[in-house]
Amino acid sequence: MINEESTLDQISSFNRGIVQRNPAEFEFHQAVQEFTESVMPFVKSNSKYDDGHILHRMTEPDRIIIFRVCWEDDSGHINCNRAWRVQFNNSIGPYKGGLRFHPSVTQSVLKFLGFEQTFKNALTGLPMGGAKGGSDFNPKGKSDREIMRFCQSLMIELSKYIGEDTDIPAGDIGVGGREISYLFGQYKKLTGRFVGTLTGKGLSYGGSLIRTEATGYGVIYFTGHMLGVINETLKGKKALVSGSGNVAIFCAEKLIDEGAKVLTLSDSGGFIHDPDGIDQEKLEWLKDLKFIKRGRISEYVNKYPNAKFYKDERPWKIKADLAFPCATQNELDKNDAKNLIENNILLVSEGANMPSTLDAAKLLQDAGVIFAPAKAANAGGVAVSGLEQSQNALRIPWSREEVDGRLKQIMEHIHKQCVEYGSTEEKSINYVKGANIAGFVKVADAMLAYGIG
Ligand code: NDP
Ligand code: 2IT
Repeated sequence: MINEESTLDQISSFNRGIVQRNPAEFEFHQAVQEFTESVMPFVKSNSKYDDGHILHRMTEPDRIIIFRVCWEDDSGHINCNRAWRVQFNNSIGPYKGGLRFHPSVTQSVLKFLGFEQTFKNALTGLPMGGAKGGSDFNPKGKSDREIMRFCQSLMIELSKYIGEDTDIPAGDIGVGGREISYLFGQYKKLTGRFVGTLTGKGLSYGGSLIRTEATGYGVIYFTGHMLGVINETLKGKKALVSGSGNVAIFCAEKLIDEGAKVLTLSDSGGFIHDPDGIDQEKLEWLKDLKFIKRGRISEYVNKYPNAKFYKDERPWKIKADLAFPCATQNELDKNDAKNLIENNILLVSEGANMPSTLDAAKLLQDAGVIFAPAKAANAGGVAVSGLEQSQNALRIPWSREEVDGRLKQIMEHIHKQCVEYGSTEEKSINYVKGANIAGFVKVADAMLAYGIG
């Protein structure tokens, strides 16, 4: 009991230091707190990590690059945005992580994402360090030419800090195939080199098959393993999915493929509930709506009138077996968790990064809901980015089967690591603890091996 209390004190004291050193960076505080709650007891029982002050060292990013991005809109008006690249940790490989374009982007958001990316990438077993970048630029309502000018302007500066062996950006919220293509085209022009410095590229210019689908598919492969532990499968399960972007759509696609019934999808305007289930045909219509026409999820009910649109609401009050938050951070709070628990949800698997608040994650786990943290569940996207890098270096593209097979193996490997470090005395698996400690060990051992620096 005394030991437990002293570890709790050490966690709070460490997190007070984080808050003092990083004032007002709330998302970063949250990500570090979640991590230290499971890792601190492990560090305290392993003197090599404790003596090496590893936790303090790994919560300090290697560097943050901040720059101005000016661009001209279609009416000739000059706009100015702020952009960042947070190069968090390259102990086990070159920096790797996405770029986010969204008005809510701040240094705190990118630090939380870069921090989590470091451990997520370690879990994949591929040699990738952690980074994240992006801008407070809002791509909504912008023309293709405006997006192009913004991407080209951003790359003029970013190109100085990235490279196929130093830092390899990719997509995230607001950055998909169109943006990566503009960014890569500009990088190629500025450097005169055709190398795999960005991932998520188009298939005819160095992209990998399955990269678009990888995050969502990976979430479902991981979820399948979690259900396997309790002798369950996805077949016939009712699922809530939030978001309607890259991760959500392909999470829904693999759920449908596995015989589950997808009841909801959402965007920042609200969610749709289709009691008949969203089948593959409806999903194809949605892909066209969201990825080509760049429309809103509310339009779904005009096409499929049996469905209902809930303006400005989130899907977590609908009764189902499985929940997949796939939109953004903190989109599932304490009240949402209470609703899910009241409705006997079996499992929550995080497709987005840090979609559950600390309170919500704790409530769900305490209630016995099987809970997959983002670091483990959504690592399939960056894993296939790593495979894209391998194909670029080899100058040989792999088949769909080859890439999908490797993605499946990687998600199984991540699940095994969670079981190794997260198995409890009550014979259940604490996936949060398992993922955090497994990722930590890999990065920490490399940092210790390099000495102090
Ligand atoms: P997209 O831009 O393709 O889609 C984002 C979706 O989330 C949209 O439906 C968007 O709605 C919604 N959304 C975004 N911000 C908010 C907000 N503040 N409130 C409510 N809804 C919001 O992004 P991705 O699908 O790529 O990313 C989704 C999540 O998955 C993010 O957390 C990202 O970090 C994570 N992720 C992405 C990976 C990838 O490979 N792309 C890999 C691993 C994790 P709207 O259109 O209305 O803004
Ligand atoms: O959060 C993530 O893992 C991503 N946005 C994917 C990063 C990548 O480098 O593919």
